[in-house]
Amino acid sequence: MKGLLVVDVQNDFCPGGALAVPEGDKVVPVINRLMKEFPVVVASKDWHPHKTVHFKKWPVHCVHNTRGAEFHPDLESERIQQVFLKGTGDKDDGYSAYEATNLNLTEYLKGKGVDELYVVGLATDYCVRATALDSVRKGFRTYLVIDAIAAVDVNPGDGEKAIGEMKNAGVTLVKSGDLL
Ligand code: VGL
Ligand code: ZN
Repeated sequence: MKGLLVVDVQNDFCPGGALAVPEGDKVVPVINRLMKEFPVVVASKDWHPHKTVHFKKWPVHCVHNTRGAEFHPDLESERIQQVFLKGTGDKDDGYSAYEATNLNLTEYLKGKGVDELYVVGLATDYCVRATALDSVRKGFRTYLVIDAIAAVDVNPGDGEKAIGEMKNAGVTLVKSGDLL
């Protein structure tokens, strides 16, 4: 069974947001098309408290229950069957969707019979990276849809480096066109 995991396609990671990923919103139409092809569609949200050590590294973003933490308005979020909230603590970053605190992602996916997980969203070099690496560790056949991700690139090349790490860890790189 195939599952699609949409990572952090939230206003604060899109142009105009508090921690904007360059061209972060370009993933939205690609993800909208992909969601129609998958029987299981889930998403994560970066969902921070007002005060957290995470904001020593990053501008304040995705504070829970704020507009910046909402999904991008063009994302067809009615197709998302379950949202996983991560980064909810005040002592760590919580980059991986497998660190969600409202529900256990591994248990949820196994309960739905998912064995192949396709990862898309933001940002390639942080939450997408951490989530895809965890996904391999948890035993899912893990795919990265390379035209449905975008990187923060604090240092130029961070996104490309992260893609290399994921590939080396056993993540399979695919293009959305191969899935449609
Ligand atoms: C993220 C930086 C800080 C992400 C979250 O979603 O990739 N990046 N918080
Ligand atoms: Zn964050």
